[in-house]
Amino acid sequence: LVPETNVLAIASHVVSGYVGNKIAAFVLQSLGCDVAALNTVQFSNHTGYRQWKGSKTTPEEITSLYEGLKKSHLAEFDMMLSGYIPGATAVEAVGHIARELNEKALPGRFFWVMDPVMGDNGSLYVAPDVVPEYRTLLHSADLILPNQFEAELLSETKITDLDSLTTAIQNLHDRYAVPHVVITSVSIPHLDHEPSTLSVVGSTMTSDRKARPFKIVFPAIDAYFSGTGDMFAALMVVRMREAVCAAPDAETLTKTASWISPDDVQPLDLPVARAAEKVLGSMHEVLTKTREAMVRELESKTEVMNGEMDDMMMHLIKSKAAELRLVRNPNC
Ligand code: ATP
Ligand code: PLP
Ligand code: PXL
Repeated sequence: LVPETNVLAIASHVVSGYVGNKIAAFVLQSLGCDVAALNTVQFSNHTGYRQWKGSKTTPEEITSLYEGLKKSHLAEFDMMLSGYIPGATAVEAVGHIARELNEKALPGRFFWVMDPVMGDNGSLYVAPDVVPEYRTLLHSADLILPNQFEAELLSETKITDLDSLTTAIQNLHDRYAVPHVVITSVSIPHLDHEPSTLSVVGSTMTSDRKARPFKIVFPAIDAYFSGTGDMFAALMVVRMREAVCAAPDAETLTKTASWISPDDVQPLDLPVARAAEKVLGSMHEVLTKTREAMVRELESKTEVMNGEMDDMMMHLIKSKAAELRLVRNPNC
């Protein structure tokens, strides 16, 4: 079990389904963390269904909920996880919370895992002014989990090959002193040995801000899933906490891992790389189970509907089938 850990999780709530805090809180709690869930939106379901009801939490409400925690002496956190935050002012409010928690904690003890959710595959799903707001907050983050597109936006570097990928990571270390970067899904021709694989690429910087990049190749599963970025992020929180607490000098590890000499470490020995390997193992198990259930569900639904299905109905059925099956497979 992970050492005692109090996590502030700031992400979306969906009434039905498993994205955002719905999946993150389940992952964190089932692995032994206490979770305070601050929801940035409350939607009936995730937006990939193409229709939903509900509302966004205003920046004032986010700040007020945090003030409420402080008043009740409930704002002592070891870690913070942030995910989908739909507007720039709300992102700014979350940044204030992180800075304050960092200042209150013993030096180097508070750890912010930021998933800078902005878009994927070249298109944004947040307001454009969220992008510069995230850039201003990068200085306060300890580990960031962008996808390839988000890494491009933050580093202002187009990623087309391994060279531009490492340049993007180096830029993030250089400009913002982000200690740990993990790009959650990289697909570059020839980086993956075969088309049926994906890669995670990351780095922990040295004390002089040099990147120490690592790469982990894993099998791509032939299906589309929702909530995977959020589940990945929650698992990284737990595995980083374990690494930080197991380290001889947790204080330095959380900030720059400078206790590791660049000369005597293979990148895969970096705690963040070992954490990512473990996380990918769990992801693979859950996604394999999810795909099996998805195939069964789609078969039975198409049989029942007997061909009487318009495109929207088909899309809704597929979206539901793509929800993660973690609750039925909690030991992944
Ligand atoms: P975010 O948008 O939250 O920053 P992201 O877009 O990178 O995250 P995903 O592409 O969902 O998130 O990937 C997160 C992780 O989910 C991957 O590292 C991988 O472990 C897993 N994953 C997602 N889809 C697949 C797939 N088809 N096959 C195998 N693994 C997958
Ligand atoms: N679309 C919207 C509106 C989102 O908020 C998110 C993530 O928060 C995604 C898509 C991406 O989902 P994933 O994390 O599974 O990549
Ligand atoms: O990260 C997935 C996610 C989280 N929150 C909301 C979403 C989605 C994906 O569509 O719509 C509200």
